[in-house]
Amino acid sequence: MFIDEVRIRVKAGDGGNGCLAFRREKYVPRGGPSGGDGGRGGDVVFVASEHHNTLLHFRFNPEHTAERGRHGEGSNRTGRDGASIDVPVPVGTLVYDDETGELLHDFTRAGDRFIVAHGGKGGRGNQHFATPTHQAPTEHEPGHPGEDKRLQLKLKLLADVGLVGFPNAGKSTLISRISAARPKIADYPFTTLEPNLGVVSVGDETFVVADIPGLIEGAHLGHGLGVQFLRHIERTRLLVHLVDVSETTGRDPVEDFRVVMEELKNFSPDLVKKPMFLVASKVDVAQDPERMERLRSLAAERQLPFFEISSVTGQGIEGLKYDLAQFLAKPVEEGIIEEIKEGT
Ligand SMILES: Nc1nc2c(ncn2[C@@H]2O[C@H](COP(=O)(O)OP(=O)(O)OP(=O)(O)O)[C@@H](O)[C@H]2O)c(=O)[nH]1
Ligand SMILES: [Mg+2]
Repeated sequence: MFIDEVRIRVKAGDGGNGCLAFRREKYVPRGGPSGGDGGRGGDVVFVASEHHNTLLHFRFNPEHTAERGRHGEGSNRTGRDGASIDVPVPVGTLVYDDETGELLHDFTRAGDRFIVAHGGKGGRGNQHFATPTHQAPTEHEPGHPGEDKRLQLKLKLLADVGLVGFPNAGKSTLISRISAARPKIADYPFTTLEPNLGVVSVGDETFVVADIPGLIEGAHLGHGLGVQFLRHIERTRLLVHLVDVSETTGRDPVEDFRVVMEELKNFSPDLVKKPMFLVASKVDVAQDPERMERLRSLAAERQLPFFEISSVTGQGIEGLKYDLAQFLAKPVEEGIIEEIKEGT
């Protein structure tokens, strides 16, 4: 199962209580207050890990608790601090406060650490409350509670290339042709219900392609499967827009292109600014060359690289793979995956 969203609870350790104690010593008639402080509670820390690529481990373990601080003791002994815990999350995880919906952190690179729940401070022992006129204080504080939060984690797949297009345009067929991914393929719309990732190798280069469910007019209003899946391609460097040019669609390819662009724009204006390859698919069964030509001129007008492919006969596939690899081999500013110069 592809898991990209989980709800979990994190609880940092409570602080230890401050101690109430007085020094009692032979031949020392009036020992002062000597209650030590409580230790700090441990933090719950999320760490971005390259070894995890799903949120599956949270399904089996939806609660993460750090150790509490020990209580203070007599003779001014401070309690030991509670141990913090590190919880691995995949790179690409977004952490939200489940109650307020606020985005707390976005893990963009491996090794990134973020404290999701802070441990409570230890309470002060009575040693701190003595004053010249108040020499036998009995005040002492309880430890502060550690933060207790409900979080929602969402994972954005970190693919390099996102495939977009109408349902049935041939997106899953293409990913199965260029990678080892074997998504379900069928001659009806909305075959793909959740994103698939495929790793493509071209010579020494490899890159990740995401196949997502198809878009239809009004997807941003919830029509079809909606646009929720688009967040998985928000960080890709390039979109491959597949348009079925065969007559079987009963629609106009140029209009299909426009509809999908409109849905992308409605989801996020940044998405339509991404570099895009325009790909005419199913050319093996396209009868009317005029449909293709109109799509080709649209590509020229918008300065989008244009490809004609058939995942059935293999026409144009190698060329497309090669050009994708070429495009992705160009350097991007370090670490900034989402900002790529426009108009490439
Ligand atoms: N003739 C021909 N048929 C194709 C080609 N590519 C895909 N198809 C067929 O088109 C149908 C839809 O293909 P899919 O790959 O499932 O389409 P999709 O874009 O993933 O569709 P959704 O997942 O529903 O969005 C299937 O019956 C495929 O066999 C092609 O290049 N030529
Ligand atoms: Mg599909």
